[in-house]
Amino acid sequence: MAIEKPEKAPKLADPIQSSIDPGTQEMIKRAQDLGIDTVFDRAVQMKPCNIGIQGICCKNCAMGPCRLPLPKGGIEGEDTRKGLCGATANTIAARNFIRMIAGGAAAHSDHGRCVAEVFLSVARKESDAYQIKDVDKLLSIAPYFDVAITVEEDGEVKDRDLDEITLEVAEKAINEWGKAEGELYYLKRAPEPLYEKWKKTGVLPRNIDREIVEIMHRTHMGVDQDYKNLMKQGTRAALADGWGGSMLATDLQDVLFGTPYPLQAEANLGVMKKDHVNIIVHGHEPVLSEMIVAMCQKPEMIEYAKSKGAKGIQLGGICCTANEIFQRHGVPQAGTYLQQELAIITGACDAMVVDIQCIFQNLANVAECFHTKLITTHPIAKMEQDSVIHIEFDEHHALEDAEKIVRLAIDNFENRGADVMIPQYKAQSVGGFGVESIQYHLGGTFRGTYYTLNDNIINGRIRGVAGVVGCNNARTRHNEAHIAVVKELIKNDVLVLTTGCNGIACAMEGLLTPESAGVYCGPGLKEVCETVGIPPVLHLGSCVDNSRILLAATEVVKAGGLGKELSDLPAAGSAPEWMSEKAISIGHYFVASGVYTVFGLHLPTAGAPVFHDYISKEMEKLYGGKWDLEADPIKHARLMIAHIDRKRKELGIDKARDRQLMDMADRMKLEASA
Ligand code: NFS
Repeated sequence: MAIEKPEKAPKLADPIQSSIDPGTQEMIKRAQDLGIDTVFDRAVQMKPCNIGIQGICCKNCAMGPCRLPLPKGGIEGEDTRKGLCGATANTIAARNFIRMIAGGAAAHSDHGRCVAEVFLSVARKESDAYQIKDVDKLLSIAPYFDVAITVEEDGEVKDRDLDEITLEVAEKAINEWGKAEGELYYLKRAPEPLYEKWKKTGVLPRNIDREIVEIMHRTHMGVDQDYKNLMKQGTRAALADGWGGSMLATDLQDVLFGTPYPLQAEANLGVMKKDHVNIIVHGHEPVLSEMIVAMCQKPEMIEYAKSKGAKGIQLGGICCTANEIFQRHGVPQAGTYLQQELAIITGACDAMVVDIQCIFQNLANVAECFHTKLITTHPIAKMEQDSVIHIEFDEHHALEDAEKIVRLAIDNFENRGADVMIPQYKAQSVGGFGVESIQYHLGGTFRGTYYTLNDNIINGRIRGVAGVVGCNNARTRHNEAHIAVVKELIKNDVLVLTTGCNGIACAMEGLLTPESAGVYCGPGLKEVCETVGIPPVLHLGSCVDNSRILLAATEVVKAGGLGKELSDLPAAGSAPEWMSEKAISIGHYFVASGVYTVFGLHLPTAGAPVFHDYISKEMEKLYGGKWDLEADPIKHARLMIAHIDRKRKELGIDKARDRQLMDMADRMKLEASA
């Protein structure tokens, strides 16, 4: 008689080891008690492929997948590894790497395209749900598209009709995705020497879509077989993201929804309220979330919620949607990428509304265990599970769609089970910084430049500036590296600019408050933050808003005294817990813009050491920036600080100087010596 083997219980994640956040730990435990699996459990149940992780598995044709593991003990002498067609490890790793760039650039840029389409429909007066909220921003970007904002009439210069300007900007902006000739308009916003470098190396993007398509062609079986040439195309596509699709997304969102200015909110799952209708918006495009915010604020909706027994409507965001509605409306951030399932596990989420990117398919399975309505809204992002409701969002009837969604959530409030558990953890935060508000806070409107920031960098109070951005990754303890890197940087007087899920992690940790300067910063940064009243970690928005970091850095260059291009600045980039293809695209456009960029965890280049050396050493000669990898967060931050110090030395500002008030003559002297 065959003896039946008892079924082995699946291995579960240790909540404490899975996250540094006590609220997250509580929710992981609750999910386990309820027998619901989360990403944290799945991460301990499934190991990543050891060959894929190193970037050396080629599955671009049906003769493969060809796997090229590194020989034990490494490579001595010639590297003879090759696939069936002869592709080397370098070719395979470079192909995989630039396909990741293509994926990331496509995601950001398609998001940008959606915004540009809405903007065009507003310019054509086809949509009344959206309006131009920030005319100044529109007028400030128009010249980059060669759109005149004044005309000469009867010998006099007159302001041009705003509707006309709007339409011309909208048409030229949407054309950036597919124009037949020329190069992207925004490239000229970069410091001139950097633009000249791109021109010389032949990487100026022609249009956004073309660079992504060309990656797919070049990496098709039997096309580009030179890792350097493959990376050249990767660079072109990454620049088309950073200085193209992402920058357009940011600018047009600011024009339509308003340029963010500092405001206050709260962060973490504790923002959900037991006695309110809780709606969580998750994903990326503010085109959707802006309408949901507007609808939730309508008195008749609040009344409707009250008629169902709730005290009101509590909106919260997850992932970059959280960043978008936080920076423009002060809507609380309910959590990072890794907390999406947990928001439902509270039992208090009446509707989760998702659009595109970073959305787990398992949300549907988790929602089925509760009363939560999971609503997909985007035609390109549906789920196969029958329980998911699809309400397609369209800018032509945006408010009606938003109303339908909010009513559905309110109607669902009474279906809530008794077993609600909202972890009582949340922190205060201040966000909504950007190129304009940094200028205001650190420069003053009367100066209208980044002069004060530069002055504080030159005198050493601020040692340098770091962009710390990016995702969470279930292969590492949630938020641990994010927070350790940021704390080490600010302790060493490095001002941090944050976006994406790092921004949410910092908010949850209380680092986005001016008061945190006194607790965590070195003396110089503390003094600056306390004098000006800013947090030591400035939240600049979502991942497409990394373009704000590029432009802020460009303003620093323009303000003078710190070199002529981004690679001269005492600055560095970091993504301590990255996971998405978008992160690779961002990392690479920072590198190609001259920024030393360190990633945590691992890079899919480990199996091709020559290719890895190319991007982490040689690339610096081309663009002034390079990749680096360091999993240990303290070492990671110290690599960035060492780079910052090197740049300070090259600029001749390595000896911290006492603050001196500079006059115009001093400033010109500095500029002349730069
Ligand atoms: Ni960025 Fe935003 Fe978060 Fe990573 Fe996902 S939300 S676009 S990809 S996980 S930071």
